[in-house]
Amino acid sequence: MFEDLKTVDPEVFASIKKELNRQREHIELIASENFAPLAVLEAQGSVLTNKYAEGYPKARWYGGCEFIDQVEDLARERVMKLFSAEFANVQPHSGTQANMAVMMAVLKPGDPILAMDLACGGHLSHGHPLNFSGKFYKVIAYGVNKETECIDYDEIEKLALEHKPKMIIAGASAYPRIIDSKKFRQIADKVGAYLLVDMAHFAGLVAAKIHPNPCEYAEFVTSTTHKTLRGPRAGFILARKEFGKKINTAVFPGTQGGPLMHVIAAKAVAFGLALKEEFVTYQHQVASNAKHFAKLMQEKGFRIVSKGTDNHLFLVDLRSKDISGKEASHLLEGVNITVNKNLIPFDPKPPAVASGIRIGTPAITTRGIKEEGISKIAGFINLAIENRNNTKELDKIKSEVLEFTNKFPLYSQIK
Ligand code: DSN
Repeated sequence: MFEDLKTVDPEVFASIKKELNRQREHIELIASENFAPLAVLEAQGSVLTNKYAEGYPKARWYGGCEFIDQVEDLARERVMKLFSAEFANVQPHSGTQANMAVMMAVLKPGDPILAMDLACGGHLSHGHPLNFSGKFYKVIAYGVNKETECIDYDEIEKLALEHKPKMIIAGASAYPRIIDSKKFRQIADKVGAYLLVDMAHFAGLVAAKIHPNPCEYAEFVTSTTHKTLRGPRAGFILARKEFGKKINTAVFPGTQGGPLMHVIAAKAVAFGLALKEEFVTYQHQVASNAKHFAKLMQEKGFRIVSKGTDNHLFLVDLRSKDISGKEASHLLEGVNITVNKNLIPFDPKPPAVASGIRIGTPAITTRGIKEEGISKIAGFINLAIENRNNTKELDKIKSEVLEFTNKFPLYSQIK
């Protein structure tokens, strides 16, 4: 019963091993992914998975929670310090669950919410018709300006005055610019709306003080922990103190049962690491790599949505190269470069095809790649797209990518 994975389940073991090799041998450019530190993996794979702990520290429904309480308290204290927040709930299993709990805490079914359209870079849990948020609430969507491809705050204000939303949601999964929480606050105040900022993508940049802190302006701030924050796959909520009780009730028993204590332990570790100076240096490199990358792609004839980036990602409009997002991501996968197809604003193509790809730098920066390496990667992408029908050339690019990834060892402690 207590034999190791390799002995007990060679099939699952083999798949995990293959995935580790894939991560090592591919250039990972998915903007929402990262490589969690070993200490995070260790906490997440710990015996804390065995423990039920419904409730909150010192108010649990189960006995034996003494050490579990210590872990959850550490996670809460650290994340509050990291973002100068008044209140934190670290139990949400994901970003979507965090958003769900915030909405359940203060909205009634049918209430109007104003949020960014998925087609312009928003997120499913901000009101997509197939998501709980789109089914339970009346959604009014804002997009980006057609000329600048940036958020148009005047348009949001107009929509807010017209529709009187109960909540305005800021935050996106494919938006390359700084989100101005202060402007969102001013608009929300004009119509008496709550402001929820979902900082899942840029939380690491906020922690490093490269982006402004939405906690200064919003009643509610949600996030995931596995993107720029480089923790385990999970979520959390920050809020003004007066909403603490409502948020706690909305998480448990409102939308979740037992917390995943092993994941909360891993969150505590990641928050602890994010409080260190090395993390700030890392985030500066993430942002500078993204800027450099976008500029190089532009120089190679690709159109960059909004002409650049302020964060960890950018969107490439592939139309000048006559290839779709779907074809490009498939092609790049073949040379060991992982990206995702992505709609560009006002995309004439359907989401499953898309005219663009989204490129992010958090994972490659964790591997130690800097500007020189970015130049190489931009070259690989351009060469692959230019030689999309030349198998010999594509094979050559793939072996160069392999040679490149070998120079940046990943999880070398794992055999
Ligand atoms: N699916 C995530 C992303 O890729 O941005 C957002 O949840």
